[in-house]
Amino acid sequence: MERSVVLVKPDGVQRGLIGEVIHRFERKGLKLVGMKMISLDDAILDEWYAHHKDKSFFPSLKSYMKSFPVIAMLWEGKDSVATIRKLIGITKSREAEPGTIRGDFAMSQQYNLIHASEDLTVAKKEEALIFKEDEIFPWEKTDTSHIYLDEELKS
Ligand code: FUP
Repeated sequence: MERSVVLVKPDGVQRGLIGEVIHRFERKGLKLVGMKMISLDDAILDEWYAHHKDKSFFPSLKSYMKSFPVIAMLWEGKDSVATIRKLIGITKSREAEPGTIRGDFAMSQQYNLIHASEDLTVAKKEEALIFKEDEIFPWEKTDTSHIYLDEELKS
């Protein structure tokens, strides 16, 4: 099963949307296997957003991400990385589809509430940056057989 890293960003925490995010992912059938509140520092953010380091918005993005703590979560599920990207919506929130988290709750490109790993390689890198091994919990979700077909769990 894939694992995807999700951050409820400083604006999401300030706006009281932590519960909304968790509620949506739980209802979807995803499994929460790690969660904590953390303050992001320069070292993590330079790695996290390395692909944006030469962009004009990088200093502003970094100072926003450091402005308040974030909630970091690790969600597990079949094809969870792509599935969660669909649930959060596109970066520019004003144009995000209704029904997505950004589409329903945000108006900004930078203050877009939530981060989710872009692909599986990035997900593994982000998981290692945020979570220690003993902060990840491989618990058994007893309704799994009602969420997936047996064949889906094997492939
Ligand atoms: P996403 O994967 O949807 O979070 O978006 P990106 O990786 O492209 O961008 C990371 C963050 O940089 C976004 F969440 C918001 C910020 N950003 C800006 O502030 N301005 C831009 O023009 C593009 C991204």
